[in-house]
Amino acid sequence: MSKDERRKVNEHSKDEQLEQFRTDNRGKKMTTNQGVRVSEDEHSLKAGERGPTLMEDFHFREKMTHFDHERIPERVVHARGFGVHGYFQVYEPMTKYTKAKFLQDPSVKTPVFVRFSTVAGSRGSGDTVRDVRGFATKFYTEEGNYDLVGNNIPVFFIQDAIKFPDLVHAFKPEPHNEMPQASTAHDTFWDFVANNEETAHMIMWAMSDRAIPRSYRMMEGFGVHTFRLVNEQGKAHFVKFHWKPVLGVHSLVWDEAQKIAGKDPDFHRRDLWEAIERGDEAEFELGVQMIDEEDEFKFDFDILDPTKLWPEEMIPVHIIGKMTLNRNQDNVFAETEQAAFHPGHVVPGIDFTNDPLLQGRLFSYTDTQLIRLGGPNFHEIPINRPVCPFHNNQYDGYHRMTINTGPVAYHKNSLQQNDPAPASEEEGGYVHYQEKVEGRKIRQRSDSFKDHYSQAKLFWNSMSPVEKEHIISAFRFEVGKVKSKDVRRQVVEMFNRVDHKLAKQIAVGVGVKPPEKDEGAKVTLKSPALSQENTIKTPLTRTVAILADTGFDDAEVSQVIKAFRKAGVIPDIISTALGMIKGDNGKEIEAAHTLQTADSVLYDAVYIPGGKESIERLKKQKAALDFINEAFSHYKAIGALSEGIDLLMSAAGAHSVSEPGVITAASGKAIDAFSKELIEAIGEHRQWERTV
Ligand code: HDE
Repeated sequence: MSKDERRKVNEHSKDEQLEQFRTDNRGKKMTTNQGVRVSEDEHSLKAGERGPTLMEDFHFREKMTHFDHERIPERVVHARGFGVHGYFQVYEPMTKYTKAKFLQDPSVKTPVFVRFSTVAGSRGSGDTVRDVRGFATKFYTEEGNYDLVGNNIPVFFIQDAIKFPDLVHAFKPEPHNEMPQASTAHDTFWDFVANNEETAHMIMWAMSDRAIPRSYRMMEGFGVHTFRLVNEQGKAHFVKFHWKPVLGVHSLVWDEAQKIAGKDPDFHRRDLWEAIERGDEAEFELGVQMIDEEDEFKFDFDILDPTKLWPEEMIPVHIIGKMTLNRNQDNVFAETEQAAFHPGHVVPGIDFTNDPLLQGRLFSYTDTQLIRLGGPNFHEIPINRPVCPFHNNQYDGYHRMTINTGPVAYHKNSLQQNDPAPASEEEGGYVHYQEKVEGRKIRQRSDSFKDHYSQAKLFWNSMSPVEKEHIISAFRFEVGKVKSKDVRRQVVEMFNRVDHKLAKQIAVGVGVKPPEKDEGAKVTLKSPALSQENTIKTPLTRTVAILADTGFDDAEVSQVIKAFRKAGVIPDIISTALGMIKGDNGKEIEAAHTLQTADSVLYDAVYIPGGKESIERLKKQKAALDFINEAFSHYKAIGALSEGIDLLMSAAGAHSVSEPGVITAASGKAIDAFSKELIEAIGEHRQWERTV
């Protein structure tokens, strides 16, 4: 399907709605915002050639004023984000559990807009920092907008929304010097952690590889809170929502993530943008975990506690549909920046629970849009408009787009036959689930929310040895940057309540006396679903750098590239200069990047083709040697053929050829087998068993 055809797929035609708001400048004359044609746009109006600028230059003043007001406040959290369009389809009717219309008919494609984000950094910060990722989806359903405003980690730092400003103040740059940017590796964050034990579980995730994803297309999404699905008969089930990436869940290594933040701070948005431009749709399956209302108290954790997950082995994830992201936005400001998500945007059939974090969010999101988007009419901004009609008696306010007609703007009325009239439940009116609630007004937390360590330990137990190593290094990095010795000591003490060995390892790296007593949570359970080692592995959309220069073995390269393309691997030729380079048979190939513009950390794999002259030239380039060596030390697949092996050994050492994921073949004859093996290694993502 071509990109244009794919665009047409969204039958509900969000496009058409957006179209009417679009300004299309092609073939048009320039005007002011009042529609007056502009005769000159390079010189302001002056009294004489060298004279003063005149106030009456309304075009200058309008242009400059508009420019002066171009920025709006960035989001207080999740400021850096990137959006993409697509659609969602349910696999089979969910009638038994919910009456939500978009979850009934597998033939219906519901348009969606997704905004991925980091949490801590400013809008201009790097993509690959260690952080939680936001995963917010707006479904434009025929019954109104439904927003699933989730993260790539299934639990949260705190249990009650009233603590959110404290959490955010602790992880944001410290107020006296505004440092560090987009990083939790500083005193105030770890001070907050050590003094708020409910953070323990989330911290384990944040120190794991989940916080440095390889791609937005390769991370899970979670609704985090427990919601309710309610069917036509009013029967409810508790539910947790999951997004499962079709490409599996994969991460960068920390050294790589840090380098990318400098080499290409836009790494994740570029990866997503380029994949969509190529026609590689990003796909995520929607999963639900459900618990009967009657079973609310059957678990050893409180199902309303947002610092707890529901182990998938205990409560399976049912896959119920798929989201396909296939269209890049046209304008980042208009779409990504002005998108207003809100966990309170629900449709009939989806309802809330008493999770105290969720309840607080229901207030915060509208409030934040009021300041950010400058008034109560943000629902009229094209990216936020429902695709179904909306009518009510609200009017006026900043930036009202609708021209409401007639004198009647109240309910009830007779002058307009009482329209717009509320709809009954049968007519699709939203009726809140009638949960029975009673209690005293208290500022307390339920005892059932007080076990902060068991699931932190469950997560730790579920990690593979390599993942555990990464977690220890992350703690050592983050806590190692904390200046206060006392805070470092407190952190070690706290994580000794998760796992004794972990705490001892952290202590050794951060100059704290290792704890003597094992106070670790007594949990031996594992949840294999939590380890990324058990995820889907595929070479699809992986990138490979081909290092070649004049005299490369053309027959070989052509054959390998053909095999890459067939397997969905994306090759890039990298050389010493841009433009056409000549192979050993005189044929030319175009170098898309040079050793100066590309970098090892920006690719999933490296392939070094043979060709005596090419290798001789590359051997003289330190950048080529570094490129290969770095790919080797980041556990990436490396392929080298004939003379290419020589360059590989010069870069990564003679032992490298016998390490896992390093594929070599001495002669050009074995190209098919070589390509196959290399593609398999690329699909493995990383070769953790390698000695680097
Ligand atoms: Fe948010 N959060 N949050 N959050 N959140 C915002 O809303 C808030 C929480 C999440 O791409 C803000 O429009 C409170 C959990 C995402 O535009 C703000 C609490 C989860 C995004 C806000 C939480 C999230 C936000 C800032 C604790 C995962 C980006 C700008 C009770 C389930 C949405 C904005 C986008 C954004 C408040 C906790 C996810 C200030 C008070 C838990 C993905 O309203």
